[in-house]
Amino acid sequence: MTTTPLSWPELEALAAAPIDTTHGPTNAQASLRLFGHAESEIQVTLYRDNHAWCPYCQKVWLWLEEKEIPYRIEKVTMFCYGEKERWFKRIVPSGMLPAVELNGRLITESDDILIALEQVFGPLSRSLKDRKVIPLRQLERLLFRAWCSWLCYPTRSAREEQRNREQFVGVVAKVEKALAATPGPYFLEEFGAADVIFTPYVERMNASLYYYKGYSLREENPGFSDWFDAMESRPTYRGTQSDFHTHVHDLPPQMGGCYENGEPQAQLNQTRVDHGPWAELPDATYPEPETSQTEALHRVAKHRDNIIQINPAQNELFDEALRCALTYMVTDERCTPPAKTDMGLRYLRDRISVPRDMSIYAAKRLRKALEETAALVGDHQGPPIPVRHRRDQDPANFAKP
Ligand SMILES: N[C@@H](CCC(=O)N[C@@H](CS)C(=O)NCC(=O)O)C(=O)O
Repeated sequence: MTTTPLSWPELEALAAAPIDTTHGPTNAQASLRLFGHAESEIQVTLYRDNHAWCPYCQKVWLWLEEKEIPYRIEKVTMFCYGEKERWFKRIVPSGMLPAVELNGRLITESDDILIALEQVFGPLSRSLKDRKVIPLRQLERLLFRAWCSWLCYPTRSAREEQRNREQFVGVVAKVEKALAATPGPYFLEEFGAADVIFTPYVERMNASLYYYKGYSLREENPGFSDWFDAMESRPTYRGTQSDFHTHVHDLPPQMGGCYENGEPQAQLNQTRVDHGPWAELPDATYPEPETSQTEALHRVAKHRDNIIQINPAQNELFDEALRCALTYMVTDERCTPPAKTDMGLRYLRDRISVPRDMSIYAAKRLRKALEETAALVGDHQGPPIPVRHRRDQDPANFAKP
């Protein structure tokens, strides 16, 4: 049994209400965060990347959200997906992110930013300069370097690949020991700056090693597993958290390449991340909110004109195909899209970015609906996701009328 797709007004009637980006939970869409303060009290502007791909930006973003400091957000394009805004280059000639304006003073370098913020607003549990935090910051850099050595360089032999893996796993063992040194799941006795420092790259390691190397950081290490679970209990982290699909395709241009090892487990994981099923991936394990489908629906309906306009499929047919996928997502009724729209549906499936566009579970639901709707009419994939740049995600194109 197939059904005809709902109209946009009918779909909109089923969509979730917009969230309060300024006062509500942490979210990627906000340009202002107040936490009950007046706008006149704001002392901080955070310049972060438009797509929420920049790891150093996530560090500062999470810290501000945890401390509930009122702030403004200005979004800036990264070189890998578009042209840097001239106004930003006037303030930061190198174009590097993140940057913060704190009471009229411009600060770059994420750790310097956090130290400056600590001086005005106090530390998040402990200071970055605390004697217990400093060795953990050093350990984070050690882990980062071992991850880069394994992921970001081609290997000439299986032995070299194995050596890189062992080196990384050796540093992971040190991190596991550090996590086990306190009774709770966090790096120190309570959640704090040390956890924020580890967050961005550990999230990216979890995604990239699962996909490119068949190694599941979160599932293979009990300390990391508990740490991820604890992090996911925090609405602040959930609001900044990305997913496997987004990271495995945003990292190659940022890191200068990610190299797969060709192992069967890696190949299996690549199929799961790219083609689904997405529901069981270990990128998020907290219970799915009831609102994930209606959230996805709201986000697509809101941006439908741009989504349809940038899609390589023929506009009118794609409009109907998209409504078919959304109808299926929210009503569970199969809806056959027009012939030859499978490629366009999969193009969109591959370009949902978390948390930029929606939360993790909303994205999983939308990808599933797009894939299963596309499969009703064919197996054409969209153009491959570029690995040297992500100009397919240039915000300038998306903003055109
Ligand atoms: N050490 C710097 C590193 C910052 C950095 O590498 N930022 C990258 C993005 S992750 C950047 O802005 N690159 C310019 C661009 O991609 O547009 C920090 O901690 O803030």
